[in-house]
Amino acid sequence: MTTHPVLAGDVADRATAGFRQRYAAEPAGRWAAPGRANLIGEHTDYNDGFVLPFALSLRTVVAAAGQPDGVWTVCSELADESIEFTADDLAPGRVTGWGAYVAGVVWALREAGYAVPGARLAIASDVPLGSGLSSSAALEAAVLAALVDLGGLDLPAERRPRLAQRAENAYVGAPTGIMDQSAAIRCRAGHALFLDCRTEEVEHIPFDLDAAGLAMLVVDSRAPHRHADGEYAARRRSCEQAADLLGVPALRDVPVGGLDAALGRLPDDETRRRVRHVVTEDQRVLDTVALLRASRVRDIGPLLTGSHASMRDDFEITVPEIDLAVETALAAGALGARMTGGGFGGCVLALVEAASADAVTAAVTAAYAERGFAAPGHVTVWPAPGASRLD
Ligand code: GAF
Repeated sequence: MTTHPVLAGDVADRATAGFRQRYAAEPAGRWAAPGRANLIGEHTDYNDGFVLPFALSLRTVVAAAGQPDGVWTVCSELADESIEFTADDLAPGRVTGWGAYVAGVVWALREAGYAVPGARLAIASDVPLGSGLSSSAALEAAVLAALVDLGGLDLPAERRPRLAQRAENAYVGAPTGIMDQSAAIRCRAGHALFLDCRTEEVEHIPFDLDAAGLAMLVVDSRAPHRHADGEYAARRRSCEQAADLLGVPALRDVPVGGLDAALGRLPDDETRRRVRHVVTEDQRVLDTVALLRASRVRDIGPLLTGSHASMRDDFEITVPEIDLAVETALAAGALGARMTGGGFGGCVLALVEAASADAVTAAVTAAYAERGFAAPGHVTVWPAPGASRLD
């Protein structure tokens, strides 16, 4: 398997520089966590279903050192002002904005009974914000790793995603599932993470694009997020209501073979389409895993494209910029393409023959210009490792 470098060098240096500048001291260590792309399995995590994300080499790095207990100070290269909070300031809603992701992790650790050490932290990140690559989980995972190590806390990696998710759900206030934090913490280089979101069991599935002569393009649509938070919450509510109507704990419990019967028991077309997306998407994850286990990477293309059609037509979470990127990539020869992440903007994944990556990129750029959309971003990605201590 080809080994790709993980490009933590520059961003780690920026975190150290930020630490020195703000605190006039050396950090005790640096911890990194990645953004993620989800290969397939969208809006299935909060339905207790299956997902298959992989980590990106784009990382968030936290340089940190302890300070007397009960005080946390945080600066970020993206913010003019640093923030400081004490245990008394920690109730949800007290720290807001980007600081809430950090305070939320401290809060969730304390709620779980851990004696969290006071700390000084400096953050730098290469994970783009608001692009659907989960910069928030990267931040939570890096901060969590730093605080666990600084405090010598006994919190194994498999228990960290729930805690980081709690920070996001109960502190930041975003009703997200377990996928992003699991990806940021548990992914392995060269593998996609097959996660059962009910049991949190994982299997690391070899995902070797180089060996297959393939490349994975990420197209950043640069589309402005359109009411993403409210729409995400509405999709989640609709799925939970449908599960109630069907008398199952979660939509994961609707077997794909029983889908038609289940749809017949639902009251309206919109709910039927939401359910059809989730149930068929779970099956597409299982089918993708089966193909990857058989080293048939090239054959997953139609499943990716099928997932996109389901998100566009049934779950209704795509936007014109995203659909254009998918259609154009496919017309230019991509083997499969789909939006990745929560939707209403964000990024598209396109699986392409390595030799046609440039042509697909150029075609998408040209199509955006023709439609008058802002120029898209492009980057080639591969499965990178999850969160770790750098030094
Ligand atoms: C966002 C959420 F954070 C995830 O939990 C997941 O639901 C995803 O959207 C959609 O698959 O990234």
